[in-house]
Amino acid sequence: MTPAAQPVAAGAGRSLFDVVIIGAGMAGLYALHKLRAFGFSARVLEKGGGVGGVWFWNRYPGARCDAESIEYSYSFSKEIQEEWVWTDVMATQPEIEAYLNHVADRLDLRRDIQLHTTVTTMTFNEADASWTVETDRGERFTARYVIAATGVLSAAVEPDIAGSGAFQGVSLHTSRFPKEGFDFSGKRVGVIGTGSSGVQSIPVVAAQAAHLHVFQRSAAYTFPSPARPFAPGELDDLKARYDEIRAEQRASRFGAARLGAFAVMHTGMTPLKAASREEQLRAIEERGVGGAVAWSDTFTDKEANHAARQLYGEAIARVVKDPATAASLAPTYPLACKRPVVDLGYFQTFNRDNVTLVDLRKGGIERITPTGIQTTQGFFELDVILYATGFDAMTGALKRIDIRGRGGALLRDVWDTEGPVSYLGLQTAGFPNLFTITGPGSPSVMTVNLVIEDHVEWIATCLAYLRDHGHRAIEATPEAQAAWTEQTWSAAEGTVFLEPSCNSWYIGANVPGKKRVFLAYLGGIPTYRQQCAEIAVAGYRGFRLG
Ligand code: N01
Repeated sequence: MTPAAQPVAAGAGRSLFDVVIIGAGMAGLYALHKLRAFGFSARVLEKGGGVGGVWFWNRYPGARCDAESIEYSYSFSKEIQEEWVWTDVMATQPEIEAYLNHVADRLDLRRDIQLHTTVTTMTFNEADASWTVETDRGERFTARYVIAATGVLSAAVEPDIAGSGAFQGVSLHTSRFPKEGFDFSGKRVGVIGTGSSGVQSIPVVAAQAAHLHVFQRSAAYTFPSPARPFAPGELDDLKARYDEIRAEQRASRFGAARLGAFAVMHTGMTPLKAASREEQLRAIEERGVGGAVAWSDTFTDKEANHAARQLYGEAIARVVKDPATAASLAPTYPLACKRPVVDLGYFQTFNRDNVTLVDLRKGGIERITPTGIQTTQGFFELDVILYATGFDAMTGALKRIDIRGRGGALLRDVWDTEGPVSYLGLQTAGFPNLFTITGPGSPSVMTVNLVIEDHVEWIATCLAYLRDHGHRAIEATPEAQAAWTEQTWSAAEGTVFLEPSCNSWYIGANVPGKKRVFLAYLGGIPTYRQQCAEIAVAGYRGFRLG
């Protein structure tokens, strides 16, 4: 491998690379491939026992993507795009994990990936503009640059419920589900959490368990998934139009032009406020819960949003037989302020005799005992508790590493005091040569895979530019960061995302003490890409090179 123009001086017992990449998920794999192509030496450090990132860890029953497989996949290699055969319109976790393993093999990536390795500390050495990266295995790596490919939703939230350690049954978490699976047959199971992970796993667990109690704190807006196996020839037809599909994807505001989670809610032409009661009822009669939201004004008009919420509740009541359960399943916060969920038979599951909804709005969890869950509305005896309680999104994975930048400042402290500040979601001032793929302030959560590719390509091009121009450090300026942060946060002002009744991970409301700001850039993919490109063309405007 070709070293960077100005090699880092090696210390005793250290491994030396141009770049250390943290994480072997979708971002880390592509970063490694791209950096190699640009002549940089790189090492990927991965906590898990395999590649795949979020798709390695989240192997809970029913796990599958909420974007279309032909879109939620790499576009950088026409060969891989052509040769990989997706079997389902919305791929399952095993299929995506297999795909990412195929990519790792196809591109011969494994020889530079070190598994079972958790990065614990990172220290910026101001004297020679390098990073020292230390791991839980006692190793030290020195690299000019670090790329955090640590994922948007990778740091699981451990719910702060008294007594959870005392439970004598089996405790499982959707984001750390056993690789060998788990047989729920004959078990009394409690699922805590009804976000995407809970909603996907509940129908599958219900089909196995002796009894399932669903502990719901907030009801989900969930829509029937378009998942289905491809018809014969269908995938080939799509592949024939792949260039067009990718172009549409990149031109769309949220990067998913077709059936993704947001797209399922973006199909209306008529304003709900102008629709007669008969038209509204016909919509939910014909399209179920999807009919409640398929209007043009539900995201832009608060009254329409409220009306859509009520219509959504009415649509649930047409499916769920028990009126009290149906009422409890109706959300009480604005539509679209949380990431929409896609499901396979979620509401129908509550018509099963072996499923009980425990509406925590009527009485919360007091504690977990050795034999079950004690709520203020009663005790539930359980053999298994499955936590589907979510993630410390976008910043959590990096806050769990001791990252010391210029002057010994801890990134965790900076983000805790100032909020998740960044420039373009790619760098934080005071942390030179550290890049964050899909970091806070990027549009990542809207469409992860496209932003990953854009970020990897932008960073690799930037590193080559630095090498070619004799620079060895790049750092976002505080001024550029302040302006970008202001642009990012103000874009969310007045939107449903910041409604007081909406406690989503988008705004960090699911993590105690986290600053309540919208974590991502909302201006849309095309605008974001254009700004990143212009900044690069202008010699990396807003960054200090040295
Ligand atoms: O996490 P979540 P998730 N007591 O934060 C509840 C992506 N994803 O893992 O809403 C009781 O959405 C919490 O309640 P509340 C996708 O982007 C994608 O499900 O805070 N309940 C909530 O119901 C998604 O948005 C896919 O009131 C507690 C749930 O736990 C993101 O990951 C699949 C609690 C957490 O929901 C996160 O989804 C899976 C407590 N102490 C995930 N603490 C697909 O591609 C938390 N909750 C389809």
